[in-house]
Amino acid sequence: MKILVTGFDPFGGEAINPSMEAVLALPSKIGDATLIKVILPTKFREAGEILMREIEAHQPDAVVSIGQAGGRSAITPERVAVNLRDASIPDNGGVQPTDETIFPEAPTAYFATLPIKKIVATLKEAGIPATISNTAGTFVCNEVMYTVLHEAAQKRPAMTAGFIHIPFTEEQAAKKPEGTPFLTKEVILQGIITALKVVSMEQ
Ligand code: PCA
Repeated sequence: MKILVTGFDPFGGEAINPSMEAVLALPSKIGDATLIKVILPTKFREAGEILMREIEAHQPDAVVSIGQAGGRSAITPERVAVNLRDASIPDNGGVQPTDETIFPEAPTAYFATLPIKKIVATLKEAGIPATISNTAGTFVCNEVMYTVLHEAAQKRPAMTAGFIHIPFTEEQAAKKPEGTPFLTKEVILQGIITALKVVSMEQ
């Protein structure tokens, strides 16, 4: 089976994006799954368009997108994506939409089709902090999750998809006020590998 895994480039003044670092550090195979790795720009529209082209090119069985959620302290598979853009900062193209729908006439929301409960349980068993998140926000990560779930609902019923937010790394937290939550790069990488193993076994 094929899993398409995506990360994002740095945004919001950060020097790195832990999702990009982790995705690039992943092996090319996990269990029976071959990984296809793609780094998306943190830009409205373009990120989703690039991902749709990669899905068309590779025809993956599953799509797992990863993004940074600074301030969180655990690995958080997202339950839901909403049909909304509402940005509190500009994206990497300087675009900052307010109260816009992503696709007019499309459903208000989609639920992830990844086995999110199993991913959280398996991460916890492995000693990695994890919890389900009930909001992917209204920035570029939510848009990417919504776009892929919309594509799956419309055209690719066999393809499972979803999004996992990860915290800052130690390197990022070291530059922020004391108490800023983080997980180490190593734990984040192990967490993503563990999540992908679960996805590969569920297919
Ligand atoms: N996190 C942002 C976009 C890119 C990323 O890594 C978000 O949560 O929307």
